[in-house]
Amino acid sequence: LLSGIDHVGIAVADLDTAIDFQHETFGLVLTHSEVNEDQGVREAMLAAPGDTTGATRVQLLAPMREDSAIAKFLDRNGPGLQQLAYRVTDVDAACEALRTKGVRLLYEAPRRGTANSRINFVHPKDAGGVLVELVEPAR
Ligand code: CMX
Repeated sequence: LLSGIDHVGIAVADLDTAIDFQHETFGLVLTHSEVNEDQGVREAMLAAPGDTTGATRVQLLAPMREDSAIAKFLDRNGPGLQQLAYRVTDVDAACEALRTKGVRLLYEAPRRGTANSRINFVHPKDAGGVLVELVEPAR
């Protein structure tokens, strides 16, 4: 069901500072940014300059509200890797298959993710300590 690694997400305090840091230090190029009100984040997608497919990105996530998942993560851990996102062709089918295996999904039904993708998350306690996001890109 998985078609690739979509992105890895890093929690940051300030989005613009983090974009500059990734660009100046690693040469990553900003390809997309948006506000996701539902998730309470400002976010950016960055690509490796030599990656011609541009399929796997680094996502930077900055909190917009104190009650957001990213604000809570930063309070508890400070900045750092927050999630690993797998790309799927059908997020409903992927969630169903995982539920059958006894894995907890965070949402009853998929929600809106980056660029109108449909997303859900596997609880980190059911995925080896990693918050796994499932992403079905918009068509
Ligand atoms: N990675 C790994 N472990 C994590 C984690 C993370 N990102 N976030 C929490 N945990 C661990 C905690 O360390 C804690 O472990 P201990 O009990 O051993 O201390 C445990 O999970 C806590 O679980 P919880 O109390 O059930 O949940 P929290 O209130 O800490 O929230 C989570 C965790 C995953 C449910 C919450 O962050 C969430 O709902 N995430 C999904 C949404 C999200 O991350 N949005 C931001 C990104 C938006 C986007 O990608 O578009």
